[in-house]
Parts: sequence; structure tokens; C-alpha cells
Amino acid sequence: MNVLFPALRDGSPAPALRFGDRALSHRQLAAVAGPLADRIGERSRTGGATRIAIWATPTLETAVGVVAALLAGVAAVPVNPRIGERELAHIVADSTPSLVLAEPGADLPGPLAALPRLDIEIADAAAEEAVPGPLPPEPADETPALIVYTSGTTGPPKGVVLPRRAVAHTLDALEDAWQWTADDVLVHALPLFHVHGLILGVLGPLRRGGSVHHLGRFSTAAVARELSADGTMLFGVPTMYHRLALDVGSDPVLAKALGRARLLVSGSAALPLTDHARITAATGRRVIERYGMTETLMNTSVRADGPDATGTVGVPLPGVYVRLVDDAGRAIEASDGETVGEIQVRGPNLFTEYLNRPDATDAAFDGGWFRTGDMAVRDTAGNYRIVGRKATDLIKSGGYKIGAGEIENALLAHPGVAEAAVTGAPDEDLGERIVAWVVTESGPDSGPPPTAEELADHVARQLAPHKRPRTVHFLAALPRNDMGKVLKRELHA
Ligand code: MLC
Ligand code: AMP
Repeated sequence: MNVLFPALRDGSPAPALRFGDRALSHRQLAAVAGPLADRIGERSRTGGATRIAIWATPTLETAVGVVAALLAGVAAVPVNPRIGERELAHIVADSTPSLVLAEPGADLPGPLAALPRLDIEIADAAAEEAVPGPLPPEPADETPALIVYTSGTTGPPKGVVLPRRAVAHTLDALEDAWQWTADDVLVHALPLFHVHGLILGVLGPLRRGGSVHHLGRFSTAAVARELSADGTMLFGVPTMYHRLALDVGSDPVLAKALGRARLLVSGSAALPLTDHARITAATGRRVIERYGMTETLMNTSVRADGPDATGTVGVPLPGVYVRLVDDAGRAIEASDGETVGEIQVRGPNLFTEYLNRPDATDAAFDGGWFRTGDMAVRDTAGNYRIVGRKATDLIKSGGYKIGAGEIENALLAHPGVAEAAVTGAPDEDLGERIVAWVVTESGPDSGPPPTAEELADHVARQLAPHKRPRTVHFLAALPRNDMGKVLKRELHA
């Protein structure tokens, strides 16, 4: 049995979590999360709970709640605190949590408010002399740790079941690739309901016995402040590095702060070479890219101790097997930097299954290999460079994966919309921007046609604000082929 957080069990007095001016050491975290884990355990023994929802605000409470669920051996389903009605209804119906953990006073929306609730109380146990009691026994390695919802091309998001084994493996592989130690202080402002911010950004430092400073909300000024203090590593999505790259040339404090960091890591989408170049020119530092996915956690990374591999996502992490496969399903042997194939991966970093979706789980594998849908080349040094994606109906905006189909369905549920198609368009800041193409309803009962803003608000309310269209085009008809399928390529033309 792999002990997930040795520093918690050892009662280490070293700093562990800091959100704003609130902080906990590993020992204090054990003193808060241990009793909460016991309460979760009691509830799950009486109520048969195997899954609990966590209202995943970017706060100390969320980090404590997730650690408590992991100690209790109950799978945590982190929920975006800005989630819309339709998406929340789906996640609650699909994951059937028996309990919700939330910060005291948080106002929970309908389906979560209807569940039994445990407040994550921190105040008392965070006292200086807090002495942790015994922690529950370590759950088995294959026990589900987290269920993270992720978009597909069609239909509502799927729950990715991540076992403790995958979490432990990926974090240890990153320890090796980045020489990540207990002395590192990680700085970031990522949301805590996805793999990047939660597993890498919170569980990563806890597993190393190091610490994380979460900024609450991203700003270049906050990054400069924390890296000028004791921060040693920065994690961010390309949109964040793009904003840093725009400011760094004219902000010597930011340039100095980025220059003194031990490691700047970008992931969740591709970081354009122009942003790499701007940051390196102003700071003398290179940003390292790593490549992962909710289903696989981390697959490859540029190594901190390796040669410059800017513009690639580096080499496979220890224990992870990566291959490129051509259209006929044959493995590509060439490492010529030119032959493009789909990335497939296998290894202890992989998820177990999509919750309640054996069909989707089957379809995602080619034998033991997981099909990522990402297209890449491999160079002579073994570095992978991602060149595109198989599915045009998946959009990466601000580092969030968003399925065109779920937005189309949400738009069609608006009474003023007769037809809808959604595409991604290149965007300097977000990487890709969501664009909606809409034919409005023109019947006698349909009222005045909706405005672009009204449709964006509608999607934000139904799904989540980051899924709202940033541009809406109104058309008389959508271009379709003889079969009635929308010709998305013709839309941008
Ligand atoms: C705007 N807002 C609305 C709205 N319009 N709210 C409701 N209705 C509307 N119509 C609000 C938003 O909620 C938000 O509120 C504010 O306006 C700005 O919203 P935004 O434009 O979406 O935010 P933006 O500034 O663009 O955010 C950029 C960002 C963000 C980079 C900070 O995209 C982000 O955090 N990305 C991280 C995604 C991530 O973690 N991905 C990892 C996936 S895991 P307010 O109050 O905030 O202003 C993965 C695997 C791997 O991919 O490899 O890592
Ligand atoms: P998600 O499903 O939200 O976990 O997103 C996973 C996807 O993000 C991958 O399939 C890739 O398309 C993309 N991705 C993650 N990291 C990188 C990276 N460093 N470069 C390019 N794309 C990336």
C-alpha cells in the first residue's frame, strides 16, 4: 500500500498549504483533515457512501476537504463553484454523491443543497499546538481517489475515475523529471476542480512534503509578489503565461521574479513560441512544457535537468509508455520530427474507467493503449511535439477542454434558437475562443430574437461561464451536406 502523503503521517511541522494569509503546516493539516476523514468515514459506513462532492472554491477549505476524502478512502468529486444548472444536474445524477463538503456559509445550488452536508471547519484545529490524532489506515492503491468531469465531443461531460495509484505515480514521475523536493514552494492560481490545479498543484506539494501558495485568482502582480518572496516553482496554463509574457518586457519586478524561480511549468494546452521567446528574452529563463490529460494524468515533460526542448512537450515520464499510431492503427517507428501520428499511452498513470460509461471506456482504448486524440511528431532526441487534435469538435479555451456538442445542446435549449453550431477560433489570449453560429427561431410564438449577450449568459448559466461563446454569428441557415450534417469548415470561410 502506497502512503499517499508521508509528511502528513509523520506530522511534519513544515508549511504545507497557504491561501492568502491563511496557512497550515503538514502537522496542522493532519490535525484538521484527520477528524474530518473520520466523520466522512462514519457517514459512509452508515450511508454506504463511496463518493462525495466537494464545492471546489479556490480556498484552504477545498484543499483540506480533498485531503480528508483521500484519507477516508472515499472518492471526491470536485465541483466548479461557478457551475451552471444543467451541468450540475448531470454531475450529481451521474456520480450520486452521498454527501457534500463545503466551506462554512457557502450557498450551495439546488442539487447540492439537497444532499447531506459536512462543513469543512478549520479554525480550531489550525491552532499552533494542534496535535494530530491517528490517521485512518491507508486505502488500497486501486481505490478511486477522485472523479473529475471532462468534456467529450458530444453529450454531457464524463466522470474520469482516477485511482490513488495513478495520482501517486504521476506525482512521483514529476518529482524525477523536475527534481521536485520538499524545499519547493509552488505558486499558482489554477482552479481546484481539474487535474492541473488540484492533483499537480495541491496534492503534488503535499506528496513531496513541500508547500503550495495559491493566489486565489490569477494576476501578473500576484505572481511577481509570490515569486519575489519564497516561491520556487510556477504552474500555469498558456493563457497565464501569455499574460505574463505581455507584461514581462516592461515590468522589471516581474522579470526579476520569474528569473529567480527554479522552474516555470506550462501545461493543459500548447504555449506559443512567441510567448516562450518573450519570457526568455526578459528573464533568461525557459518555460518547461509538460503534456497530460484528465484520463492519463501526466505523460511527458521537458526535463528540468535535460537539454533545451522548447516547442516540444518533452520525453515520456518514467514508467509511462508513449507511441505514435498512423491512420491504419500501426505504430510509427520513425523519430524524424515529421511523421504525424496519434499519441497513445499506457502505464500506471492511467484512469480506471469513465463512471457509468463502459461503452466510452471501451472506445477509448486500443488494446491496453489509451487513445489521446492528440496528433504529434517525435524528434531524434525522443521529444514529442503536438501538432493538432483528431477531433475538431473539442475546443481548448484558457486551458479548459470544452465539447462543441454540449454548447450546441445548451444553445438549442434556448427558446429563441432554431439551429446552432459551435466551433473554436484562434485567440491570442485564450488559445481558442468559442464561436457560436446561430439560426434564430422565427415562428409566431418565438418573441424577439435573442441577442449575442443573452445567449452567452444562457450558456454560462446552464453550463459554466468559461463555456460561454465569446462571439455569436447570426445566420439565415447553417451550411449542411446532403445528409443534413453541418459543414463546420464552411462556417469560418
Ligand atoms: C463573464 N463572466 C461571466 C459571464 N461573462 N459570468 C457569468 N455569465 C457571463 N455571461 C465572468 C467569469 O465568471 C469571470 O468571473 C470573469 O467574468 C472572467 O471570465 P473569463 O473570461 O472566463 O476568465 P478569464 O479571465 O478569461 O480566465 C482566464 C484564466 C482561466 C486563464 C484565468 O481560463 C483559467 O483559470 N484557466 C485554467 C483552466 C485549467 O485549469 N485547465 C486545466 C484542465 S486539466 P470573475 O469573478 O473571475 O472575474 C488539463 C490536463 C492538463 O488540461 O494537462 O493539465
Ligand atoms: P483535459 O481533457 O482538459 O485534461 O485536456 C487534455 C488535453 O490538453 C490533451 O489531450 C491535450 O490536447 C491538451 N494539452 C495538455 N497539455 C498540453 C501541452 N503541454 N501542449 C499541448 N496540448 C496540451
